[in-house]
Amino acid sequence: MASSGQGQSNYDLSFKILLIGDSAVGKSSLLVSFISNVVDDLAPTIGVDFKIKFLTVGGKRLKLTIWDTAGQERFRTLTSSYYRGAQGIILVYDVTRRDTFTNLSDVWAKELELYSTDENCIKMLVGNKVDIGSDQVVSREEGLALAKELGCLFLECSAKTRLNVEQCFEELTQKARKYILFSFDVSDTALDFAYSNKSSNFESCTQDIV
Ligand SMILES: Nc1nc2c(ncn2[C@@H]2O[C@H](COP(=O)(O)OP(=O)(O)OP(=O)(O)O)[C@@H](O)[C@H]2O)c(=O)[nH]1
Ligand SMILES: [Mg+2]
Repeated sequence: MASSGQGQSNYDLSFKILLIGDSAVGKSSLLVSFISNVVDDLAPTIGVDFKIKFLTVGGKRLKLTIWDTAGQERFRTLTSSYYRGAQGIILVYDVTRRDTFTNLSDVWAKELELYSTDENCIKMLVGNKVDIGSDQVVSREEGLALAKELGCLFLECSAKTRLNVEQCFEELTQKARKYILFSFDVSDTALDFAYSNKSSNFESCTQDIV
């Protein structure tokens, strides 16, 4: 329950963010890099994991619950249920592996279309691992073009060097915050209600992308 008091459990607004994309593109690494500033080599995610981060934006304390899904196909049925209610979705590819980029259109954008329940959900396309400069096979221009096609924000990142990592989550949160109805203290239940009744109160989310 949100309140205006002190401490980790108190916040003004709550956001659900989801990370999707092929296995080994660096979804978990981006999340760990954002949360703890350090990235070691991680094991593939089994099913789903989540982490919570508090941010202060525009004088409001925001609670981000960031769900990190497994990219492996065997978990697809399980992970599909986590799209529900997500207000921000980060689609990740590896700039050194073209298959992970083409799968965004062929697989992940279709999953998103099928399972996402929030039509005003903000999407962010992330090309990760730009620190491996010489091995980059998907250009920034291609990334930008796909982002435009899918109606996404776009950033190239590195979970290893932390390039654009904070910017990725913060930009997504700032954009999503614009669609929250209430600027006063509000509980998760109230937010769910707000989103389920939002259509006439929300602007289009694709007008100021990229
Ligand atoms: N060079 C480099 N390696 C990275 C970067 N991000 C992740 N990696 C490496 O890529 C591998 C896979 O990273 P994960 O974060 O586990 O990938 P994932 O997308 O979560 O994979 P699944 O959990 O299987 O879906 C690990 O060995 C990471 O160390 C990056 O920005 N640069
Ligand atoms: Mg993972």
